[in-house]
Amino acid sequence: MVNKQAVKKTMTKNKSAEIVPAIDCTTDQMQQAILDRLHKTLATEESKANNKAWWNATCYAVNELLFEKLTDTQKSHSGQDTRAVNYLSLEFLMGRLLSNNLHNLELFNVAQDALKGLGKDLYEICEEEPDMALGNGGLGRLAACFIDSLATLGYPAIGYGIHYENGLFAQSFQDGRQIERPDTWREYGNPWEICRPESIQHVPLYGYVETVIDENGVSHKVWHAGQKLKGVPWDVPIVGYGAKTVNILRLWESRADEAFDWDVFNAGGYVDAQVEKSKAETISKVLYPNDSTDEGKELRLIQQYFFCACSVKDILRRFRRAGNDWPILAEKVAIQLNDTHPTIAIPELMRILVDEERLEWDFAWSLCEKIFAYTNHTLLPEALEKWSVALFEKVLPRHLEIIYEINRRFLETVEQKWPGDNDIKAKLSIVEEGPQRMVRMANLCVVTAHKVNGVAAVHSELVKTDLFPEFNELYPTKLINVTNGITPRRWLKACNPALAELYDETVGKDWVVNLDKLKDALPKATDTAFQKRFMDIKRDNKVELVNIIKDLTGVEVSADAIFDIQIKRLHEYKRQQLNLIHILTLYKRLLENPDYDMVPRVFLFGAKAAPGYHMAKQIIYALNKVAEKVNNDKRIKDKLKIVFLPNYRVSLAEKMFPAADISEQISTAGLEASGTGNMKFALNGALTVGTMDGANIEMAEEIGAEHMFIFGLSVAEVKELKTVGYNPYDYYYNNPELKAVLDWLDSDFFTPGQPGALSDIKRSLLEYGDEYLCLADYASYCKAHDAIDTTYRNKALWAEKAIRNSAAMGKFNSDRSIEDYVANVWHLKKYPLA
Ligand code: F58
Repeated sequence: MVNKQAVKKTMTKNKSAEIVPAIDCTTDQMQQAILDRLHKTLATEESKANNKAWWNATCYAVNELLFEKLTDTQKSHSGQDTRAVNYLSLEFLMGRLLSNNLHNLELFNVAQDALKGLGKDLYEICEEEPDMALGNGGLGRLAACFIDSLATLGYPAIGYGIHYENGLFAQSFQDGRQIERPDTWREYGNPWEICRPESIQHVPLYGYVETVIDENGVSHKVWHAGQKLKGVPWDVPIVGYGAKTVNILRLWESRADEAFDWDVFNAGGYVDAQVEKSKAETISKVLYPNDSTDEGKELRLIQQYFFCACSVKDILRRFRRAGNDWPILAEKVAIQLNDTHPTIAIPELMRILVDEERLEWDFAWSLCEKIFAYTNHTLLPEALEKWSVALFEKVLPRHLEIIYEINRRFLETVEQKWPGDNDIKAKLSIVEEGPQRMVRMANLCVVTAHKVNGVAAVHSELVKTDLFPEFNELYPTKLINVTNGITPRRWLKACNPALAELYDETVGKDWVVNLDKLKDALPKATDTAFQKRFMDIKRDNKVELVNIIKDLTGVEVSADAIFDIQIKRLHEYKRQQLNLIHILTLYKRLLENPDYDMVPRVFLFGAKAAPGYHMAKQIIYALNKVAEKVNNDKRIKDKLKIVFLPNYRVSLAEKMFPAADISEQISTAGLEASGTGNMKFALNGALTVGTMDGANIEMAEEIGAEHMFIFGLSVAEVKELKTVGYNPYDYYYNNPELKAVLDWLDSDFFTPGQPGALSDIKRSLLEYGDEYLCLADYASYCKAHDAIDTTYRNKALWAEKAIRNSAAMGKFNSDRSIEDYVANVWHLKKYPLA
């Protein structure tokens, strides 16, 4: 145990310039705590402990400090009956927690010294931690950055999600093809989570609805469930930087409801009861990796409902426990819906208020309108969730009735605004008519929520003008923008300690909580000595990545090459295939002229493809096959290397961002809602090659477009081209270099003995119409890359630009995003511990 008397708590009131640790723990105390946990919790000893045991012991030692703060925070919040935001998200891509928690407690160096004294290296110990990969990509990682910021800023907040037994699949490659394996992040338990059986919730499913007349002659609805699940909460403490607030992330695990099984069991159906049990447990078994609609996927709908029902009940339980009554529900509770995945929370809250609490519909609805807000993360039509009415009727019969009633009332409003206009009604209706009637979840969100936000300025504009123009006319103040951000604690301080120290020295340590401070380093962008320090750090980070690449893939690359990185979900709109055809262009130039003058380049990729997304998997295969050929081709004298690192995840990203020279942000304009990797790269001193899309546009405003490599069609030009008619063959026939590389894909050059194995890529870019306009942007993209090559040769100019990129990232801090949400959506107060 850490000696609590000896743990001195330091007051930190109003000290913004110098951050004083909230917890003072000496190296000796930390060392003793780690040893105690090794001996008394893990029942092992120094001579037997492997690194996993040391990792566990260190986590438990950190928990001792953290849990105390957690209890203090909870006491303070419930004592003051605070208003809180409940962030509902099917995904929280947390990554690893040890290093992050130590940094936020400001005990990283203490733990490092403590372990050093025990003959252990903290960085190696951190490597033992499995990633908490409970998300697909940006949306899930954004949720993780946001809960970090909420705690750092001292706001009462709970993240609600699912305790997936398996997170996003683990990826490996076999002959270049993606292989998926289950991700077992907590097979033998996880030190960061606390099970809270005292807060279990019960969730009904299926069954039928009965209309009951009560003793006063008033009718109401009773849902008789056909099955019940049990939701078991697991809490993960979320430490704010400086530890003045420790909030929680509450993740629900599904189990069979024993009370429900009992009858089957009594009737002698022991085996049947076991089957029921395992069916119930499947609900929280896996994270869905799908990248298109899950129509008809009953399990996914149940998963969404299960987690929303548990979360809404938990929110109401806390509200009632504080002695509050319904009229002030919206004063105490804000619920943010992270995309449409938790939309079912809306009819669930209505059901509880109207059917169970017997509130008037209008009153219950007015509460819902004030409580819910919704964040949209995509304009891709195929990603906007719809569920079949038939499925709803079967799984959630009462919710369907409630949705119908919400819709009936909403269509009356539409009628008032546009009398007799049935086209508008059909377009806005929550229920889509057609051969299969569907519930449109985004429409339900927009109708209910008091605020709907996009995640970057251009995206929010397109939400207004293209996605929901009529809604915007109907509710002129509802649709707003909150530009995304990233937490500088994880994405600079923890992942790039050398650069973090350089900033500490240059602009003062409080950049960690005030990222705008980095601007103070701008005058140094042209200072030769500072440039050298900045670029030496970059080089050291590249050398580290060189070793990781060698370990993971066996490929040898040089840290003197330009490290050009594209890491993100694999999707055609993100255009990894455009990157591929440019790489083929360089390769072809080199083969045709071995003396072709180019700065050596290493193209790095990291991406997972949704298991059912054929073309995404083909792109991975093509990149791996081209890599195999290029990396072993002696003729090109190592000027070109391609590495696809397997199993891209947060912990790998943390090693790639600090080592990047070039950040690839090359989506078709109008399709990347924001992007957040773009911000992480720039913060760590990479230059962006990118389209005017998502947050790239705002980055260009902050950095200066002249310090980025902007290329390609703008949003308006994309629209224009699509309107007049886009024909990819025009580009194919008019650009011999482009034609040559596409034709190359039909040969067996990269897949010996298997001609055409890569032809799918070419087909998608020609025969299938090149939906994402790769060929239209190809020439401009190649030019941008030529400019990269030229600029890189001027070391001083490159260093200046790298510094300018990093120092201009103040705006893209998730603390700023959270303050925007607080000011415009949540209206919370801060309650940091003294
Ligand atoms: C991402 N969406 C956007 N979706 O693509 C990105 O532009 C944005 O920066 C980010 O959200 C945060 O706002 C995203 O990551 C998913 O991961 C889907 C989740 C549901 C299954 C399909 C993928």
